[in-house]
Amino acid sequence: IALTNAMREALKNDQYELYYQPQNDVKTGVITGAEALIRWKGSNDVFIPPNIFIPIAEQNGFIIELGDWVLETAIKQLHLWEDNDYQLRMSINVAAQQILQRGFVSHLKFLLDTYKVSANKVLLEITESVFLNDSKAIHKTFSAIKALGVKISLDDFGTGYSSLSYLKTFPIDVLKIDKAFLDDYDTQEGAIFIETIVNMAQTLKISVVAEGVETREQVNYLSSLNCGYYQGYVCSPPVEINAFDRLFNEAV
Ligand code: G
Ligand code: G
Ligand code: NA
Ligand code: MN
Repeated sequence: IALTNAMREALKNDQYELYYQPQNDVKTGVITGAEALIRWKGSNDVFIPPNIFIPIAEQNGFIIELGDWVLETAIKQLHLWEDNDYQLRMSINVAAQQILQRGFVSHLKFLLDTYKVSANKVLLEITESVFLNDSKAIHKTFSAIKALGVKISLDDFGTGYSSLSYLKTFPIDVLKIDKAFLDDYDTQEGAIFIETIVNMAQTLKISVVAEGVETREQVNYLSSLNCGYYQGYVCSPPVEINAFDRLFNEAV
């Protein structure tokens, strides 16, 4: 209860911030996008990590309000990038509850119109837990999102309730291979998993982002598979906006 109240107060007191982690083209290393990741800097500089408060916000419903703040803040930032001619896509995490909430798609459209951003630069990252919900509702929502031109990215692929049938049934544009797979890339079994996922995605014309990439060797390996994109400490951890912009400008 204390944390629930604190989370609400924190929104009023402007204590949340979005950090951005680069997503890079495997072949060229160019930064082609960013994933927005929320940070909570409490009073006295106490830092509360999202994997603590996001699950609580999902339980108590606050994720709807917080998710709206994330969505709007990230779209505002994309507007600034587009104003500066930065060629960047913006990946935004959305909770299952949030995306399936009535009015989500019209609110998304409202934000795209208000901030005049290209819909095709926006990706919504959802985890496989969304598929625990009614598939008709998912279909309706995903189709409406796609009709706006916004893309859908399946986060943490392979760790949740994944069933390959979801990739066939729902309009998924991007698949993010979870870090756990990348950690094992240099074992025979680990490599088989990564290669199978990448090949399947290529067949289905779904693009792939490898997550948690920490070494050059992993990047080279991904390049040999023609895996499209990576994200990880090898380029940068999630950083505040000024540091991200600096990183992007250094690279070009
Ligand atoms: O950087 P890292 O510690 O940022 O993120 C931990 C986890 O918190 C991520 O795996 C992600 O699932 C979740 N997360 C981070 N930011 C957001 C956000 O803005 N919205 C939602 N729903 N989840 C987020
Ligand atoms: O949304 P998602 O669950 O995928 O969030 C990814 C998490 O992984 C975030 O907490 C982010 O800070 C973290 N992360 C991103 N890149 C790396 C990496 O290269 N190594 C490790 N250990 N963690 C990473
Ligand atoms: Na994510
Ligand atoms: Mn992920």
